[in-house]
Amino acid sequence: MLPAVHGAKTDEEIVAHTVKELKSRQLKFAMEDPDNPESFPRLFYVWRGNALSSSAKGHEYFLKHYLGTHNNTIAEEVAKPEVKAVVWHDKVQLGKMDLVVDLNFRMDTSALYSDIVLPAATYYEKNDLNSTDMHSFIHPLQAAVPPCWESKSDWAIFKGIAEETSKLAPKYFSGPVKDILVSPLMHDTPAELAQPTVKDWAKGECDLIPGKTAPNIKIVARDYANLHNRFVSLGHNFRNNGLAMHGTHYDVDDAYDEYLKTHPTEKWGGKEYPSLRDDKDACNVILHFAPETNGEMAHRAYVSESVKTGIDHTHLAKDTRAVRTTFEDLTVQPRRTLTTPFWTGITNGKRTYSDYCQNIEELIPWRTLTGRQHLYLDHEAYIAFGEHLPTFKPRAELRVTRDLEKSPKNEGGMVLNYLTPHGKWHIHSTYGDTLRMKTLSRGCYPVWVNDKDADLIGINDNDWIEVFNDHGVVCTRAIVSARIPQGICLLYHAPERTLGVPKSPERGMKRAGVHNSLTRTRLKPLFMIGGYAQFTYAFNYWGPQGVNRDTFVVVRKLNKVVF
Ligand SMILES: Nc1nc2c(c(=O)[nH]1)N[C@H]1C(S)=C(S)[C@@H](COP(=O)(O)OP(=O)(O)OC[C@H]3O[C@@H](n4cnc5c(=O)[nH]c(N)nc54)[C@H](O)[C@@H]3O)O[C@H]1N2
Ligand SMILES: Nc1nc2c(c(=O)[nH]1)N[C@H]1C(S)=C(S)[C@@H](COP(=O)(O)OP(=O)(O)OC[C@H]3O[C@@H](n4cnc5c(=O)[nH]c(N)nc54)[C@H](O)[C@@H]3O)O[C@H]1N2
Ligand SMILES: [Mo]
Repeated sequence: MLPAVHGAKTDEEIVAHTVKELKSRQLKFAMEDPDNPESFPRLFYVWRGNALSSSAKGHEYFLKHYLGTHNNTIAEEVAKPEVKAVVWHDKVQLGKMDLVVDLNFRMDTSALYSDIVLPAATYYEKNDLNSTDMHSFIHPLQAAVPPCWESKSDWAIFKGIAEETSKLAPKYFSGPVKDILVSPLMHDTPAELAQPTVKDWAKGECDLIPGKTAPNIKIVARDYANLHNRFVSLGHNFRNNGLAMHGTHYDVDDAYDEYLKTHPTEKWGGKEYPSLRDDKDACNVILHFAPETNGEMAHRAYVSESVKTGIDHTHLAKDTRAVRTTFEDLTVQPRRTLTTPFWTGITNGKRTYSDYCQNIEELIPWRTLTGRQHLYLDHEAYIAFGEHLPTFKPRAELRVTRDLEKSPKNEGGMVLNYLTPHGKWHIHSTYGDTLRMKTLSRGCYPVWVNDKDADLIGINDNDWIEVFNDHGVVCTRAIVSARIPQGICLLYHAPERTLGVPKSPERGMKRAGVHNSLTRTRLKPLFMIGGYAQFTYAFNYWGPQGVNRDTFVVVRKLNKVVF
């Protein structure tokens, strides 16, 4: 939708032109008109996620709108009178995606619906790193045996895609091209003080200033012909800009230069770079430049933190300053992460990781507006919603959620609230489909119902049941248990469509779905505020998320089980 940038040459000129066009409303964001084919996301890469089911609140709507395939939703579109900020289309094109590509070592629900499945090596067939904030160790994955048949490590798959893209590029591009990229106001940047009040430039309430009253606008050069070269090289921006996190910054130029002398390199375009060609090279780069595994980097990060707080914190990295970690070290024994200002625990000596020790013992401010822990959330949106202090909010009523406008409520079924907490027999959708785990729980993904509720609708333990609302349907066995409170039922996150899913009489004998067949994406407006202290976007920390606790379903006995 971007009109030609007449005469603009430098990146600054392109950004200025973009701002001018946005302000005059000649140019609009794709999200202002999501049903316009020009705005469709066409290509969907799924990697290390089960994006079409496990994380897809509103699975059936993904099937309908993204894929344009069979689905079990019968809900009517009711949003029209409410929609003001985006363009409304009465007739929408279903199946927005052109291509869905999935990298996986399991035939999960997303792979089932993908156009291309790229087989990934498993944990004992590839070299990789594994870490989590749930414990303080870095684990290696190691290739004990070569990958099975055509499968490859994830690194090799992405590298292969880069290689093919580079080969094709000269046919489609005469040289590097420029993209205009918008990115959110990010946590740990000055943008944390960008928006003390909520104002909309589009309504003329303020000026459009990228990075302050609007997203950052950057120009990125895409050199597709060199994509593979760039993929296998640790670039000079890394050397020159250093690394930053939690408001601290450290230089890596000397370490980069040293690394270049001692490790495999790549030479192209007249320059030399540390190599990322092999998966072990990539692991070693991470281990060498991260403060969690390189004591010198941790020391530097604390020097930076000390300048900010005016307190000397470098003693936290003193005893570990000489630590360096390589992939080979990890294969001898998993190593613990070092204490760094990127985290809040102190793990020196044999101390157990515990959150916020640094804030308390080192007087490092919490990363909030006041630098303290808050109960009171001083933001106009929180005040407007009455959530600026912890408060009781009654559950949403069925009338409001509109989950059961068309589904039969009175044909032997009972209306219950529906929860989907994380399961004990799986990590999301993984491992739950193994024989051992399935043997522990009835060979399928059961729904838990309270015993008194079950009595009222004639359901015995282990009976087959049909659970539905306007969004979709689930057919499975019931676990009848006094452990579940009356008025709710529960299906643990996250079943797969690939295992033990019968057809649904309620939805015309189409195959029933998964837990997220009964949910839909309901965004909480408060999670969309940004640019203000702790309420500032960071991936996996603060941003819009699907809320699914207030879902209603009908639970009914399933008399005919057809697979
Ligand atoms: N209704 C409902 N929905 C939810 C939740 C809920 O509680 N209720 N929880 C939400 C939360 S908190 C989360 S985190 C998400 C999780 O949602 P997802 O992250 O989408 O779920 P997973 O099922 O863990 O998907 C991981 C996939 O990656 C594959 N995989 C694992 N290791 C590798 C690897 O090394 N290489 C490759 N290529 N693939 C690999 C696995 O086989 C699996 O298919 O779900 C969210 N959705
Ligand atoms: N075995 C296993 N462990 C996991 C995971 C897994 O899939 N399997 N996933 C990991 C991941 S990515 C995550 S995000 C965490 C999630 O772990 P938790 O944050 O513990 O999430 P849940 O189990 O979904 O929900 C916790 C509890 O909230 C209750 N609850 C539901 N609605 C409400 C409400 O309105 N108010 C209150 N007060 N309580 C409510 C539910 O009944 C449930 O008992 O688990 C992690 N650990
Ligand atoms: Mo999660």
